[in-house]
Amino acid sequence: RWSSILGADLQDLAPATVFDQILAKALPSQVVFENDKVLAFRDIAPQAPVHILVIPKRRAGLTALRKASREQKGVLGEMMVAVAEIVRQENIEGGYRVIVNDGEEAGQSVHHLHMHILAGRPLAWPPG
Ligand code: DGP
Repeated sequence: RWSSILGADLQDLAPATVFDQILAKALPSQVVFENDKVLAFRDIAPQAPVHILVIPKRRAGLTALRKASREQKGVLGEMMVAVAEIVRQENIEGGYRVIVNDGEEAGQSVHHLHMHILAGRPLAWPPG
């Protein structure tokens, strides 16, 4: 079964995503940060010179940010702290942006919560 192959979360009945394959190392990715709660890797289609995705290792129903519950504030906090650690580690200077796309109109394509870190070029505001 996918779940045992991928170590997927049995509490989470939503379909597996490409991020499960990345987490299982079944699909290669350029990992930039990892701890027991969070994985961060370079986006396959970078929209800026630096484009990193930060994901919870255990999706636990977090197909999108709108699914978050107060019980999940620990992992949500871990993701934010990971952003700060990555920004220091990667020596990102001159500014960066953190984005969560939630829903079709926002351009979400992978249904596993993720934060984008974009940097390395001027970032227009408001975003498109
Ligand atoms: P979003 O559109 O917000 O759901 O962002 C999903 C991102 O995931 C998108 O920027 C492209 C990235 N992505 C999709 N498939 C892969 C993959 O196989 N490897 C990597 N590194 N990134 C991927």
